[in-house]
Amino acid sequence: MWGRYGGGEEHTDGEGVEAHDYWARAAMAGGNSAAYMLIHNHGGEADALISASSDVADAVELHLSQMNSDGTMEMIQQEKIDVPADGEVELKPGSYHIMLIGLKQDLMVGSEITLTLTFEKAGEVTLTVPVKDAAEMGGSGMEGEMHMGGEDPMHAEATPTP
Ligand SMILES: [Cu+2]
Repeated sequence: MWGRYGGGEEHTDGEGVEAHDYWARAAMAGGNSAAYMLIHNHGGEADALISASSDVADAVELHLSQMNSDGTMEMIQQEKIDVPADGEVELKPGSYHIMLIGLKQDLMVGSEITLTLTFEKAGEVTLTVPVKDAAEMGGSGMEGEMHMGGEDPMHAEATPTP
């Protein structure tokens, strides 16, 4: 399955808006997860991601994680995520992400989920998103953590050696 999807390199469309390098963080049923990707706009007109949906979660929201002046992180729901004309926006841990809230199933490393993105102009784009270990992807961030704040020693131990 890794060969087939090339780890998220599958292109959706040569024109307009394309998602690259997409992945979702591994998480347990009942918890939350988040999906990340690079969204590229080949068009000369600005577009925006306005919603996302997936059948693996009760709700899917667009979020921005940001550091407050007191050093704490918070996630702010976004009405949309702008994708500039001839430009790109990166969804990554600690920044913009697609939040998967209330997982109906475990998201196991190596499995895949279906995620549908809706863009203001480009319309719907459906992706088959591989589930990956967030630590392995170099992302800490707070998205999808079962509890808030601080390092999780269990998580570090569970990191597989590449
Ligand atoms: Cu979030």
